[in-house]
Amino acid sequence: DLFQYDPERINATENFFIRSEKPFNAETKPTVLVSSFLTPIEKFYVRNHMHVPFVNINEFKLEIGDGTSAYTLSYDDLKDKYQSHTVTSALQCAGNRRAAMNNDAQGSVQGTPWYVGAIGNARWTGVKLRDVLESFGLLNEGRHVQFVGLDCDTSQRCYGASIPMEKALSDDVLIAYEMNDETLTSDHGYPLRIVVPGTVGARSVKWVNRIIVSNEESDSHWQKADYKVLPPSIKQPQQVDYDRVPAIQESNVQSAICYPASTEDGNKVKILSVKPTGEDTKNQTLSIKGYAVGGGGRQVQNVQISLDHGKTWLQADLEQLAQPYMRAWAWTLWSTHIPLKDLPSEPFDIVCRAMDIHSNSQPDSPLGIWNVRGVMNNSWHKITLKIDA
Ligand code: MTE
Ligand code: MO
Repeated sequence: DLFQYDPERINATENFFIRSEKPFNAETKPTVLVSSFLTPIEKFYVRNHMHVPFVNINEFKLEIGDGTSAYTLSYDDLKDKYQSHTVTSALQCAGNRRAAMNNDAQGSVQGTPWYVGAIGNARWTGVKLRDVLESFGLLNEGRHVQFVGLDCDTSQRCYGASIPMEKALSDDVLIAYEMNDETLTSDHGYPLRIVVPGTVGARSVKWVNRIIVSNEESDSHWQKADYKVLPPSIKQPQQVDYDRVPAIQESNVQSAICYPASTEDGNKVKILSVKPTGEDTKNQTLSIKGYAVGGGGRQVQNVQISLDHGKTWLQADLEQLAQPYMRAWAWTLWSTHIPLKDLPSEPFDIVCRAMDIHSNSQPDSPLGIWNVRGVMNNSWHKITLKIDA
């Protein structure tokens, strides 16, 4: 059983909507997402394409090379020989919010039907990829840096991905060994994972044991035939279609409403009944909360809510870190409180949208960005509410 080393997952059904067991794919429930600025490890979404690999830490070696020769570092070498560096960064799957791309006009999309929870925000500690490359004279010795994981299928095809060398030179790309100040767990890549802030989750290779500097991108399936935005005319993708389209790197500006939310799978909830309780009743307001990310290190400039499908907008309050220019990797949490008297008694829609510091914003509907793999859906997130007074 390839899955024999998958860990036990505590309280999984409480924290997650589980999309598949083998491989384990689970997204964080919306209300859990907005209950803390750092997503607790056991509540952080898990996206595994295969099984969790077996690791013997005493024999574990990280190989770093140019494809012909390689140096090796043990787990302890890596921690002892290089300076540690910590980055607070969101990690988001390119397929987050995929389910909302399905529509009658254009058809269904292929892939795990994520709602809004294939995202989390954590403090990652490790060593800088650039320091390690530099120590072996590999900086700028190729156009790409490829990563290979220990999770391999029965024909020895392993998960892999690559990033452009320019990104690897930046200060915040990590070979990480800690998440939220604790040793990485097996679901999140123990002993070592790559963390590429600002870039879609697929490039942050878990269980990494090989790093290759090359003029070529990774030739893995997930670099070459997945995680690409195909043109909307393509409904049954073939390799030639993928070959014409670049691999996704940076994330785009994104936001979603996470409270109020149902404990049921968000994809299935058509109208959400809310009983204003506790603080809501006292202040006679309805609280709305969610997250936003800029992508590519661009800070979120604002998040806005509309109750009339975009004719008028309310500005939300933001909780965000002060982060250096173009290094805003952490997410933003936002909230706003709407007086109950301003809300209709019939069901009504709420939408949210974010804008980054370069004034990039989110499209109003998935129609204009539809693609058969359902990636990069950052259209306005909409929920339908009914106030149960
Ligand atoms: N790395 C390996 N080795 N195997 C994988 O299946 N999944 C990738 C990436 N790194 C994956 C991987 C994808 S698509 C995402 S979105 C993130 O890991 C998810 O990271 P998480 O499970 O820690 O949330
Ligand atoms: Mo992903």
